[in-house]
Amino acid sequence: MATMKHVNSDDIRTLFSRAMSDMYRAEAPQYGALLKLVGDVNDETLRRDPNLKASLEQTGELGRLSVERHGAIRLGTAQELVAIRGVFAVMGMYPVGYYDLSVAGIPVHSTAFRPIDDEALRRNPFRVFTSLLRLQLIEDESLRAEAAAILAARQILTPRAIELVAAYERQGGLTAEQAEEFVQEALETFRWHGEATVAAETYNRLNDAHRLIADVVSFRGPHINHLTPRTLDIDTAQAEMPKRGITPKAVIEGPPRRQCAILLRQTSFKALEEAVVFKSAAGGPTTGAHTARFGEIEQRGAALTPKGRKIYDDLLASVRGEAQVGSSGATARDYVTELTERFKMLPDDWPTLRAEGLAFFRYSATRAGIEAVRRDILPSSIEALIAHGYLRFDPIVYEDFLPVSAAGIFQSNLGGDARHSYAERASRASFEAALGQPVLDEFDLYARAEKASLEAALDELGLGDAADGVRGSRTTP
Ligand code: OOG
Ligand code: NI
Repeated sequence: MATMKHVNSDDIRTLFSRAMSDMYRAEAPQYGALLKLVGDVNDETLRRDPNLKASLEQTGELGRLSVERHGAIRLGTAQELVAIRGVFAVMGMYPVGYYDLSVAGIPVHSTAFRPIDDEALRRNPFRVFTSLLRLQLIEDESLRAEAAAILAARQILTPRAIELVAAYERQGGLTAEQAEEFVQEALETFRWHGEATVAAETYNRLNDAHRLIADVVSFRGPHINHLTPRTLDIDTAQAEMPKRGITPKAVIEGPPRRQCAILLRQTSFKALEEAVVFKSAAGGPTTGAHTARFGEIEQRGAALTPKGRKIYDDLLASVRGEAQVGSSGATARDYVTELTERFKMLPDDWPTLRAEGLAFFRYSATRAGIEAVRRDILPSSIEALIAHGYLRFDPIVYEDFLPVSAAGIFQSNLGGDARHSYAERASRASFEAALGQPVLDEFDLYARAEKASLEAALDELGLGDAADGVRGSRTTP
């Protein structure tokens, strides 16, 4: 057999994310308005803040900003999760992290499929938050069996997509022609279908059990429910939304606004009502409406170490315990004030965040450092290199999600303040069993990226052996 030239997975991912964006823009016109808003705010932010621009340039994030998106889907069965895993692998996207949403009364657990190595992330960090329905949380046994039977009868990939995933696995890649076909076929899985696969009466019963169950079970496949661009200033974007006819949720999820952006801040606007044609019952097809798809924007900041993350989780929990914000947003202002106040506990300058081992950084040799090598005046400790400006560090951007935020986004878009409570907790082990492989550990990926950057920087300065020094210096005494 002649050797075939394979397309890089990063290129397939870029083709796919572009096609998805075009499809979603046509399906949900408000998404186009959101892209325009985010583009405007980003341009203005970069113009006002040359330091931010320089830092984004340094870490290679400026180039990816305009293509950066995440989407979300909700799947019904383990078979579907395995099938989608195969689709994402073709695009160089792997499951990272485990998110338990049952704690927030949402009957799913999730992972995020995303690229994992630095180069792939720099090219296009497209991610898909992927949830798996936990049918066992439906109390009514006959309804549960009915939902399971409906799901068992559907196939979320097209026959050709299945063939192309198999071809990828067999060949170790796809040819240009196959890649293009793959993108079109894979897109079908994420498309919105206005024709439900169930009758209105079934839909209503599923909906009564949980709105999310109706959303997963009643349609042909896992329609993409939002596609989120990345803004550099979410507060400005949030304030701008009403001026452009978009009503955002009451509060921004995640950490408060700070000098040093950390993790992830997100806001969304409510799902739109879409017309649905239900399967014909005796009297012929009936029409109705379904709300599933919404708009979201996000601002990304530094990835925190486990130590930093623990502080984040504890601070957030302490505020949420006291100031609950209903979807009406009545107490939104108190919540934001309280959040900002409590988060003063967490250092808000990069040198301290680094020195105390709270965030991950990417190291690089500076021009002055390379000059110092030539003049043979280089100190050998990491701290001295930094103090002299020979080694620089920039925060590593957080590429993942936050379970409490995700729950807030789910809740505000499901509508109403109805709270479900599930006694049974999700388990990572059962999710991984459904997925057929373990999910990758996000902290591990960040730690590796940090270490690799430091080693490369020290190599460039001819100090390869000093690489261990930084670890000691990053932990508090
Ligand atoms: C996913 C909600 C979570 C995020 O950005 O945290 C999410 C969903 O509604 O299916 O997308
Ligand atoms: Ni999202």
